[in-house]
Amino acid sequence: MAIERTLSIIKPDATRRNLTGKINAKFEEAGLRIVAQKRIRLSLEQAGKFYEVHKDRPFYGELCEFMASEPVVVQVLEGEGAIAKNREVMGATNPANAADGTIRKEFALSMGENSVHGSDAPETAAVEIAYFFSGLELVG
Ligand code: YYY
Ligand code: MG
Repeated sequence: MAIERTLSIIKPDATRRNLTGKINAKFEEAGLRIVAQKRIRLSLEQAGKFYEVHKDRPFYGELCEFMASEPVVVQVLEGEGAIAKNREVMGATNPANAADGTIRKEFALSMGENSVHGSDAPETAAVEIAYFFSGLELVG
């Protein structure tokens, strides 16, 4: 399988509870390398643009407010099949359905406050990485 890069976000519910290290350990144990990482505070507008694909969904407003409520850690993960591997380590969107050992099973508080974001396809990964990082910031 090809080496891929994917965009990961450690969400406000997790940064607030000091879970960044524990979540990063899960990524690294799964063979994902953190090739870029920064802690930032998203404005409501920036969160809205990031999640624009969901703009007509009923949870959009709440999702954007949550993402802008406290700092997040945005990161680029690299590895073989990184996009699917990251989704596997994250677990299902709704933590009630997430498999044992996944980040969302262990740490998520609810469907909305579910601790992590991960890109879902090569095209979205490329767009999402470029949204937060310049090429100079990606240190393979
Ligand atoms: O990619 P993933 O984060 O697993 O789920 P998406 O379907 O892309 O939804 C993005 C985000 O929106 C999800 O992580 C939580 C929130 N959300 C929600 O609050 N309620 C839903 N019914 C669906 C999604
Ligand atoms: Mg998604």
